[in-house]
Amino acid sequence: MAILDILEFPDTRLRTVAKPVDPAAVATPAFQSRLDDMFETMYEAPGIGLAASQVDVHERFMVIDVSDDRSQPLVFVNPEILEREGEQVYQEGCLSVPDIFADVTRANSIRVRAIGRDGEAFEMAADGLLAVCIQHEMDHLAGKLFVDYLSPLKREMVRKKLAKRKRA
Ligand code: GNR
Ligand code: NI
Repeated sequence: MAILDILEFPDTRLRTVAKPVDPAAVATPAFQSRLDDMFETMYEAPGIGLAASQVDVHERFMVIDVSDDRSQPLVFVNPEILEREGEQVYQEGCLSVPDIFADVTRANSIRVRAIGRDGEAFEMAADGLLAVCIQHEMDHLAGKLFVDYLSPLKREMVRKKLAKRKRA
């Protein structure tokens, strides 16, 4: 297993649109070990989700665990949102935008289809934090970050704050 480096805003590699994963590749040892590395990196950070884009792998998959005791690992390969309903506002953070938090409005409940760790397709309903996290991770796969929902002025403030912190 390995802890992977997480790209940070405004790194332009975070803007890459991820390509679909070949479903037949999911069961391979190489892909499974990549999932292990993603979980290890996410738990160590610590975070509740990690998209492949954040570790400079531009393929459509992500790992999530929103449970308090870190006991419910979820894998989403080639995720698709089938239905979205309602709205919720959640104060989001991102491992690629460290120590910045801002309110983002997203769908309150969603229905998702994806391929799981076993290579089999599944569907699930999600609401609350899990729904937020799935939408946040899917944004990463599309090259999008939560700071994109902020005004240009606020996003510029975030960029300056991170640049200043890097210099310090
Ligand atoms: O760890 C994370 N916490 C979080 C909190 C609110 C909304 C979204 C997230 S996802 C984030 C990990 C991360 O950056 N995933 O891409
Ligand atoms: Ni993120």
